[in-house]
Amino acid sequence: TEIDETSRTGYHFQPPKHWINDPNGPMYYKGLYHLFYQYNPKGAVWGNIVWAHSVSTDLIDWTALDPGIYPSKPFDINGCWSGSATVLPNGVPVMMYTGIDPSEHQVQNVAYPKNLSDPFLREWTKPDYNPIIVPDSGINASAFRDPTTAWYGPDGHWRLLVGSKAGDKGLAVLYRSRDFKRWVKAHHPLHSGFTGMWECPDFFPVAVHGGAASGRRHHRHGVDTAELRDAAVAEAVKYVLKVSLDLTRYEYYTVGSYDHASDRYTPDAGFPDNDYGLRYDYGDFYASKSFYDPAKRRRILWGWANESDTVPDDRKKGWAGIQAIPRKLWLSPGGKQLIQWPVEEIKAMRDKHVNVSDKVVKSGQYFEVTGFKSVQSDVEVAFAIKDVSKAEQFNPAWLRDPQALCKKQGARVTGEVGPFGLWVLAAGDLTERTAVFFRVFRTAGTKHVVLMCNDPTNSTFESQVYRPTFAGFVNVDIAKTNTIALRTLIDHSVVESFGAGGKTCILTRVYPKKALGDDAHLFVFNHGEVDVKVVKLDAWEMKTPKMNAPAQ
Ligand code: DQQ
Repeated sequence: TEIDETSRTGYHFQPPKHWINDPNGPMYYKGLYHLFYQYNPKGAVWGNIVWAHSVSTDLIDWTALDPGIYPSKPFDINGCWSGSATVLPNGVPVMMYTGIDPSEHQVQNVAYPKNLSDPFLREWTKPDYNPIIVPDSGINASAFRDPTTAWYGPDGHWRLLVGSKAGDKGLAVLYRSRDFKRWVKAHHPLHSGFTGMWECPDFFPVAVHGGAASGRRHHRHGVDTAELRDAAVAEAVKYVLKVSLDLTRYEYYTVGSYDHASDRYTPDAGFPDNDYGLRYDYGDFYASKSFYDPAKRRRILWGWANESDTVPDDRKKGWAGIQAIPRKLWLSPGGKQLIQWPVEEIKAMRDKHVNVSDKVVKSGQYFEVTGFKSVQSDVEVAFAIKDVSKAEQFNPAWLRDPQALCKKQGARVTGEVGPFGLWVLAAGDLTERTAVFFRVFRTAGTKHVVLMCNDPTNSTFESQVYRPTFAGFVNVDIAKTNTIALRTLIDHSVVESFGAGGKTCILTRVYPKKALGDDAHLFVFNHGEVDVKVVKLDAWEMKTPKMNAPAQ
């Protein structure tokens, strides 16, 4: 098949062709970042799944290697599904992944590098003692997958989670091992919830702002699961549990405490432990996985963004799926949520720069940011709101569902404070445009609620394309600051936005027909009654890393 390059990304990760989904086994080893991912070597739809493998020195430009793990043994002959890397105390990395066996059962296997002195870790050996975790009689063998990175408890036993379900209940099934070979299921899961199947669980420690045993650790530094062997560290951190809901295709996380003695995780008060809780990303972002980067002492999050065009479109394009720009992840100083920010290495892709400052956008007005090509760009903007007190009344019933609120009050619906924000991937005549914007509401007293939205309703002429509205609330004290920041990474068919310094993130896929190449424009708009000011806007064209350079 011919590969259709029209909506291919410039600086987001994607292979030259075919289908990709979940990031797998990310890690850092001997100076290289490794990314494995679910890949169909035969086509642009899901199937024939192997672990494709790429390496990088900067997390942005990647070199493709041959698939690292692929069906070759009875215990994975029908597919090598998602899994995670654990770096053992002796420095040896081990992959734990889900294999689909001849009877279509989901089993967990390990694979070790064949040659530890090869920093590329090209070849992986699967010991004959696999599978090492099989679904016992209490477990649904077709809902038992995606093992996490293992952690080593203060008691000297390894632990890991496998995603599963029992009826309507999602489960993070806990296993323990002394030797990484013989695994025993714990009597109770680490955690569970009535949300349907839990895919791709992730469980990891995060540093607490000013935390006692954090020593010289800054709260933005990552914590390696390996450090949990140290009881003092294990006690002094918070824990994050993220699950991917098979039913809705959204991910939710909680922050909580973990009792090592009883192996129970308890979300902190204020973290709804179900399908209206906090999300890493309120858009198209799934099956994510984090890892600890010892080189820069940070935790990095990878997530898959599926296409939102049709399956026949994907076949026609010859490719489907990208990985979001890897994000550094840490706990907010107040401990109320996680903060995410594109890894700093992305700045090396910044090229031609334009900026705007102190420009008032009156009610109903808009302006174009000119002098650069925005189709592949990085835009940072800070808005100041003239008078927050004019904000409309918020109905508390809306709290449960920001997406429904944004759908009802899309970018075209005028308001008091907002909608204001960016029109990205916009045609010069504005017949195509994707709106990324804020709207501010007033609750009882002088409190405010800030909504961040992504409205792709007018993103393309193509009427068959699925154009979901995405939205999340932004936890900022807007009456105090009167300003709000937005960063949007624009990349042909990707709009990846970070509100308020990474408090609320929304990635969406759009397929303009007109706003392509040099015809893709960037505007700032204000459809609220209250004036807003662009305090500062910086925008950069982004270079294309080698991996995505068009074939010669
Ligand atoms: N994708 C994998 C599964 C996982 C799902 C199969 C999540 O292991 O549960 O490709 O997207």
